[in-house]
Amino acid sequence: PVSLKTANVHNKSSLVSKATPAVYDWDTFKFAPIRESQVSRAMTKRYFADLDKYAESDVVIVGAGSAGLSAAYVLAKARPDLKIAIIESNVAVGGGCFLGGQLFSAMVLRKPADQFIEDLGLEYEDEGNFIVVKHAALFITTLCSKVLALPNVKLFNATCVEDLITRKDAAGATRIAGVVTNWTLVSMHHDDQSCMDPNTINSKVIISCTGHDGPMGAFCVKRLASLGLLKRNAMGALDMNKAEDAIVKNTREVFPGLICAGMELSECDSHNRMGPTFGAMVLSGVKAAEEALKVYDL
Ligand code: AHZ
Repeated sequence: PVSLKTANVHNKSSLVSKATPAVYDWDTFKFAPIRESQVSRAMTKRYFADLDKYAESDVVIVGAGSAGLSAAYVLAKARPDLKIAIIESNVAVGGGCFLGGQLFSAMVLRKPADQFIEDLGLEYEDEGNFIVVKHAALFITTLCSKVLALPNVKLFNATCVEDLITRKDAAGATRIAGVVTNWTLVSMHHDDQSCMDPNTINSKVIISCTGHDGPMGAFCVKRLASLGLLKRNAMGALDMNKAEDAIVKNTREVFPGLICAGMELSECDSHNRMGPTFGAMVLSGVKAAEEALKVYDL
């Protein structure tokens, strides 16, 4: 093993701002005045404009974990003309990537995923076959900030996908044509409140990155299986070497209109889990973006 002392530190200080910090006069300090309704309108008019704009999206990404946000980053950068909606059921993004594993901070990525980290401009330590970012939260927040800065992306967080839209094509075959959404807090109360109907987003391409099975995970794979449209095979036990290659290799359109990436794929194909090593999540996201681009590059 390479000791931390000899490990190379890459990209030192690339994220530190060189701008001169503002100077405040605390004796005369006062905020500019505001009326409460201005705050409400500033938020609601933008949110409802976004709901209107993204009701027809070019790509919907379900799940803003490491796979989903990596896919969003590549796709939105490559095609500024595409409207990309990200639906995340949690308030916070990141999924299993606010910690590197168990309750530890550092995040391990096997090479060649170091190239993605270079592209983000993140500092990391090189340990030979793998690299280490000092905190998983640094990775996911940097990635998320870059995604959200792009003009063609909208993140709808605290919103979950609770069903899929299906259509028959000209040949009579079923394909996915969008997602059915609801506020997550509403979705959690379908058992104790009378019918609270959802909202919808139409899209030619869905990239599903909802992680492995859990209270909400593997959503699209489980829904397709419940409809008898896909055979579901439960995730295999942990094998880092097999799992990471298999996830990236098999990232694909698993059902017409639905590309599956990250750990959700293990619930479809029975791939092993890899535990706390994130190279496959990042590169599965990159591959999913490339699969989506094929649809729009025609
Ligand atoms: O909240 C979920 C998380 O942020 C979100 N999500 C799940 N169901 C959803 C739904 N609608 C909207 N119905 C939903 N959002 O999807 C995100 C999944 O993130 P994740 O980190 O769980 O998945 P990933 O595939 O990006 O990364 C997996 C990370 C893992 S798990 C693992 C192991 O168990 O061995 N190893 C790694 C690297």
